[in-house]
Amino acid sequence: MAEPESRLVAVSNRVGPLSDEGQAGGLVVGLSDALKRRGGLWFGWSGETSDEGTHSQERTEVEGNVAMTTIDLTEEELNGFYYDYANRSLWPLLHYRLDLAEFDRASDRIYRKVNHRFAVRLMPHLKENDLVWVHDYHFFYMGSELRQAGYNGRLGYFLHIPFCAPEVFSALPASHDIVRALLAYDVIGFQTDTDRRNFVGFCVRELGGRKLEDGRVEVGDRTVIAKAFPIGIDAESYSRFAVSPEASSHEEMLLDMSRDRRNLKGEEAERKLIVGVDRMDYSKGLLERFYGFERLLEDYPENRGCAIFLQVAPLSRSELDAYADLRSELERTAGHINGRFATLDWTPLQMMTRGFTRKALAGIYRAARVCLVTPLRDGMNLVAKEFVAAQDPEDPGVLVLSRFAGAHAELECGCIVVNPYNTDDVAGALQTALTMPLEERKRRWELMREAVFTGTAQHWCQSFLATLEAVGEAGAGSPPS
Ligand code: ADQ
Repeated sequence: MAEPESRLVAVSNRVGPLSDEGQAGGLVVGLSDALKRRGGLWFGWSGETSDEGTHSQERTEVEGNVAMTTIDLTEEELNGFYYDYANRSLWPLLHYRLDLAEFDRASDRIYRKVNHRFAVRLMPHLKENDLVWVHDYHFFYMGSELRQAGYNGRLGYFLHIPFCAPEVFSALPASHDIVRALLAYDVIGFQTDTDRRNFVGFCVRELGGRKLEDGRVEVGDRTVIAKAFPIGIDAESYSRFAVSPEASSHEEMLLDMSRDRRNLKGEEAERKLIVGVDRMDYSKGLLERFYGFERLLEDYPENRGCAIFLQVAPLSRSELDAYADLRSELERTAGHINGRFATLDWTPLQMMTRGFTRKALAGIYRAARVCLVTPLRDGMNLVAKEFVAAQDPEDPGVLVLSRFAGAHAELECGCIVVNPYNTDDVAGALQTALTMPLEERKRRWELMREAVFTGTAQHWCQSFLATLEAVGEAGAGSPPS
């Protein structure tokens, strides 16, 4: 008889929701499926602050065989751990923005303290034979803290954002401490092979480690598996969302706006919709994208009066200066472009910061002739995959994708690849996309569809957990020191 699967314990900054028809995001879908199948615990921050610190109350919600347990941060921890260290030091650094990264001793200390506190609070919940899977840049030290607290079971880690080149990462004062702490995990997962190579490169160059066979790396007495596990979406559900009544009403509204209209001269103009969907974050290359659209209107004037660029950009981390500055700059640039090109019956660029349900978003993707995904750096980028899953097979849109998005590795088979820093390149790609014949659009989309429906969120989760599960049996990682 097959061995029963081990219980899964997932740790991430935010927890849940476990079941939500509207959810098709990678982390939530992948983990919810696996948690429900294996039973387990999802542990993280409540999203609340309170003064109790070490003794803060634990809240647990139970759904079937899954418990979701959260604790609060103090106000000081929220600032030092979340805003300062995670989002003012680590996020810009790992996205190659050393110019925006700020390093200070106080937030480094609070970040380590929060990792310690979360490990201590998780410890009593752990059982022998559990699979513990920690997520993202908020919890680099969690694994080593759990080891120090006496946990000897299997520990996995997945980084959702890029792991930057070793020369860049070594600028972080705690770079050695962080990578040594990561070595407490048995399996370290990355979005792409480039990220994995950067991590292994750091281990070899900075810590005197050795690259072994089968994706393993050895540093001192530790051997760990470092491997790429590209995250995906629940492609089946997403393509169903895209034909739901809610999606269709959004699609229709946009198509209506895009239908042939007469301009003031009485000429007919088919309006073509370009969409972008991103959290308002400097890593997403929004400003460069706006310039690319402006160049399209400059260099290919036939698009004036026809092309409409809709940028959905929900606000994110607005408390941080870099994000508030970005918002002002985007609003100023959108105003400049509209002021320069708009006519009485045509507004070229529309930016909105409101959220949409996933179904509404799927309808927006389906109405678009082109999706513009041009991050300057991105771990994966699920928007690119959602756009592909949402398309109408009879009239699919075109994906213009940055070479610096993790998704590029899987989608270069069918997308138009751009360098987001190159304004001419973005404008040229947009023109190619807007004029692409139906047959070519279909051919390219089929190739991308195959990739998106193969590399799903469920596949991501299963392959990571299978690798972690195998560690115990085969002893691929050395016993923790
Ligand atoms: P993010 O940086 O948040 O994720 P992304 O992968 O594109 O980036 O995911 C964003 C999600 O938010 C998408 O599922 C999208 O549909 C949704 N969304 C965006 N705008 C919305 C709106 N207005 N209303 C509702 N939903 C909206 C991080 C990393 C990525 C990595 C993921 C998963 O930065 O590189 O792909 O984690 O690992």
